[in-house]
Amino acid sequence: MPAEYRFKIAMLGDGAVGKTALTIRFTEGGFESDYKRTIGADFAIKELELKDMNANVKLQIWDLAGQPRFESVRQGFYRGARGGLLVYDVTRRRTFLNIDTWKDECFTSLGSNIPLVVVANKVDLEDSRAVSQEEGEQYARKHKFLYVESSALTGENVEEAYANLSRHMVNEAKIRANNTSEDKRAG
Ligand SMILES: Nc1nc2c(ncn2[C@@H]2O[C@H](COP(=O)(O)OP(=O)(O)OP(=O)(O)O)[C@@H](O)[C@H]2O)c(=O)[nH]1
Ligand SMILES: [Mg+2]
Repeated sequence: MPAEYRFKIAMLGDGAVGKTALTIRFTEGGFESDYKRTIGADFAIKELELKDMNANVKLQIWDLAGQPRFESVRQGFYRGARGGLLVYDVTRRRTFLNIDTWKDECFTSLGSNIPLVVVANKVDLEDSRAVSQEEGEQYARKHKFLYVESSALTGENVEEAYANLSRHMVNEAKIRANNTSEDKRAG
């Protein structure tokens, strides 16, 4: 029998980087090219089977508004999250520079052990690319985050982004469970 897990995760990143598009591609399939900015937060659920880990993961995806003025709303949505996707738009350099601020905001709310995956989104727009794969990978490596290049338009690596994060969270959950049973034995 596979082990069952439930995790709350947060989609993080500037406005219009594709947080909602990735979430919709992953949970429902399809793609909407009109931009409708998220107000406050949206919420979606999806189950994922990780055969290699003999685990079933139910993800509660909190899709946060990236616009700075929603910052006060966001604080409450971090609570209880076990991981996050740090999304930027490869055609807008500013959104890449800002993932560091998103990381800081997330660490402040959840601690620096929270598993994060860096998601370089919109790689279908090759001609207007402004941030190289190398730069993205370098940032991820520096912080020991995983790195994925995705496109919500084509669907490339979208499931991989969520699956990689899920693997990381399952490992963290196992470590927590081990520590707890050791605490019990010790106590
Ligand atoms: N070409 C291309 N366009 C994308 C991709 N992902 C998202 N978009 C488009 O980019 C725009 C913004 O996408 P959203 O998913 O709404 O962005 P968001 O990060 O949720 O933005 P906020 O809700 O304002 O924080 C929309 O017009 C999408 O259609 C992608 O991979 N490729
Ligand atoms: Mg959105």
